[in-house]
Amino acid sequence: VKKADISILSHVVYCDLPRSYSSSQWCTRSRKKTTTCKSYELQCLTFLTYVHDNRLTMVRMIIIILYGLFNAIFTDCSELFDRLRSPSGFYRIRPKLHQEPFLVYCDMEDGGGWTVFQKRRHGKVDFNRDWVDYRDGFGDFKLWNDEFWLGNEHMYSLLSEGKNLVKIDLMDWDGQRSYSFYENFRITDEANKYRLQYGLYSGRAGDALTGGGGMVEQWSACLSGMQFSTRDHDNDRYLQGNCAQENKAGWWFNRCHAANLNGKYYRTGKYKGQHDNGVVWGTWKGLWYSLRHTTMKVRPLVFLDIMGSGAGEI
Ligand SMILES: [Ca+2]
Repeated sequence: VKKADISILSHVVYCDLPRSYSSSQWCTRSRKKTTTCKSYELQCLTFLTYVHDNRLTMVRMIIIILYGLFNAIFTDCSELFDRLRSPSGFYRIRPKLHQEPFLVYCDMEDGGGWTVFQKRRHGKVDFNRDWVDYRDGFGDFKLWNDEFWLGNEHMYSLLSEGKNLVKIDLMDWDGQRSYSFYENFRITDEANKYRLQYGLYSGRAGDALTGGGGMVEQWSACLSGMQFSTRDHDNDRYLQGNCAQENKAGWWFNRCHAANLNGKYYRTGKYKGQHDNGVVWGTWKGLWYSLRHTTMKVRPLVFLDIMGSGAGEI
């Protein structure tokens, strides 16, 4: 099998997840029929892409496969959406700063083009981890509802591409949803401990990253300008202890926080304890309510303008 043939899989990886689409039988049968892995992958890809989004036309399917054959890898999910109108799923991308392509979940709903860098859904993935795990990323990258942290190093290259918009989607245990937007969300490199920077806030869930409330709350909970901390790397401003250790999460901490989406996953919503260490967005549900679903995702700030004008340039 030639290298180019394999690249179909490196570009679109639906064939990694036949079980979730209950099409494993189909794939197994087709594997027996064909001898090379090329045709197996190609057929699986076409079939599963079709299952994933039955609005996908044959023409688009062929275009996606052709892009795979020519080993085209996009810089992020917005470019993928812009060029191919690909459905939601896992794809390999390569932001300019980053040499090696890596796998991301692309959310092509909600306007499309979102590159997802954090997801909580069911609490099966442990988010209380060391620096190296948070740097390189962890979790599962196969099914649409898998939980993961994309990794600070990947986020650094992804977010430094230019002006962007981060959307934070939240859902509580009653199924109620809310969201927050941040413009120009960035982190520095590892030498500077992935220090957080962001611009204008908008949305309905409140600006919990800045701490909410008044000056006193913000003095201790504003995360703008904070370095990233994990249980084994204390870079917070809390001199008496380690916020990451108390809050069971790698995150940007001050003294400590009003928002921590990597916290301990409580299945009860409201929780009690020595520390407010749940999956918290304080300005929406308070510090003692742990959320059920969270997603952090990014796309270019000018994305909607480009879509609206119908042209690739402004
Ligand atoms: Ca400390």
